[in-house]
Amino acid sequence: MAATSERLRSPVIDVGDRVIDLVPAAIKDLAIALFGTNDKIALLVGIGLAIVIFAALVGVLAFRDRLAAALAGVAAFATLGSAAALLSRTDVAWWAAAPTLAGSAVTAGVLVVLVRRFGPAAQEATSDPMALRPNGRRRFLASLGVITAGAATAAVAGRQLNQRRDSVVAAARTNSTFPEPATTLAPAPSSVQAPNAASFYTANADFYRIDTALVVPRISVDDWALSVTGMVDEPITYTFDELTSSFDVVESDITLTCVSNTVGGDLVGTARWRGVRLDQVLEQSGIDPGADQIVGRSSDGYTGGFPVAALDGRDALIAFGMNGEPLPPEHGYPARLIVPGLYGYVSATKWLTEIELTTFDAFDHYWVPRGYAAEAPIKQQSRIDSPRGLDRIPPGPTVIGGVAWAQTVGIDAVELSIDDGPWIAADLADELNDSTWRQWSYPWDATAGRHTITVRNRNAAGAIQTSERSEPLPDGATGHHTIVVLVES
Ligand SMILES: Nc1nc2c(c(=O)[nH]1)N[C@H]1C(S)=C(S)[C@@H](COP(=O)(O)O)O[C@H]1N2
Ligand SMILES: [Mo]
Repeated sequence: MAATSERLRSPVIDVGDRVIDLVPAAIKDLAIALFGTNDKIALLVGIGLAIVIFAALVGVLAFRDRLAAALAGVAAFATLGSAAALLSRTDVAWWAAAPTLAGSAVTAGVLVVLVRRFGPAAQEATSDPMALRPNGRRRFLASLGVITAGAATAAVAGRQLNQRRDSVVAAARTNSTFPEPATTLAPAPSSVQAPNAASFYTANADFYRIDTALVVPRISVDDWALSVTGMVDEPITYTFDELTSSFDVVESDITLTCVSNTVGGDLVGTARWRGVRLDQVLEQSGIDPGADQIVGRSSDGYTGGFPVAALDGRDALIAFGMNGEPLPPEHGYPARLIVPGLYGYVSATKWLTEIELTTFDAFDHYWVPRGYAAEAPIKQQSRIDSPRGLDRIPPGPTVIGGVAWAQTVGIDAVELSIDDGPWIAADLADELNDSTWRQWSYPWDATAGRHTITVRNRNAAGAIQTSERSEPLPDGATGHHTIVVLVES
């Protein structure tokens, strides 16, 4: 039942969403640190376990002659589930709570019937308990079996409905027109790749995924539209075809970075994005000079916001393609924003449905009340990709490799310090553009023993990456990436 419409969602998902919305940003970072991008699976498993334990408790209460307490438990569950559904990020009607309410009503009814029939009172009422008990137990087990089978059938049916919808969207994703760029962007030369550094382009399947969506929104491109609203001369709504035929389709290579990325972490990746230029689309509507914030709104209620001033000629895109294919559903199909130089939470709204022009005074985007900064340019960072921390490597010549980034500025130098020695220059791979990471390598003659390797960069404006360590909260981690390697034969 919970699968029949986008709005009739499982109470488990609603509760999970509210948990995600309510936890402070520090705990979200902790969850990412502990579970990586599996943090959502961990949350769902946690909620599932809590429900099983709660249901067991209610059952025990009911059969210990505490039917009223058991029913109060069901009512508490119904209240929590309904509240979670109704306090959704997007506007919802009262019937968003229907799956929880219906499920709780059925549960309460079944409990009452079972306890009346087979509970302790029913058992005592008979003069010859031995005559009824085995029979009663059998009937009780039979009822349980029926209920379990019913629940399982509902779950399978729900899954199938969801899968049908998924395959409809998947078919649209492959058949939907994937407009070609007006001029083809030349493939990146192989000289941008350094030995033993991450792949210059991050494959879509390997690209990190961070969002608050427990269930990936499945949007059919035929139903999709993008509205430009708020402080503009002329609000305009575009279908996918209108958007991609009214503006030049362009491609741009951009390194996207998450504010939650810790020093040395992998919440960063580079892709060739295809889309239309955000500045051209907004120019068409005419930006009110009083507006200072561009807010991207998602179909799932998420919002990101960044300064109008970021439209300074950089390749900010309304993107619909990633590495030569339509955006994968997890990365925002059918369209998302990508803005070079700004952390994803402010700029890179996925499943984009609205771009609203407003002010920072008038509107806080999703992560601001949760403790993150309203404005968040990406901080200059460097990472050692090989060897990995605590690797054991044989003595002799080896190549240390990695990446460094300072989007929209560019990287001029990468330096290493081995065992806290003087900074030495690494070899730089070619720069593709100033919005992608720059790769580096360093040939090292490893001697036996335990060694530390530290990396830093100098950006194209001459700034040296700070050694001062700060956490991702509130506006991005700083500090040098240091690893320990064990060189032994
Ligand atoms: N709708 C929506 N868009 C979102 C988010 C989200 O939670 N919901 N997370 C943002 C964050 S924090 C980042 S870092 C990027 C990550 O994009 P990716 O998952 O494609 O790598 O998406 C941004 N866009
Ligand atoms: Mo992020």
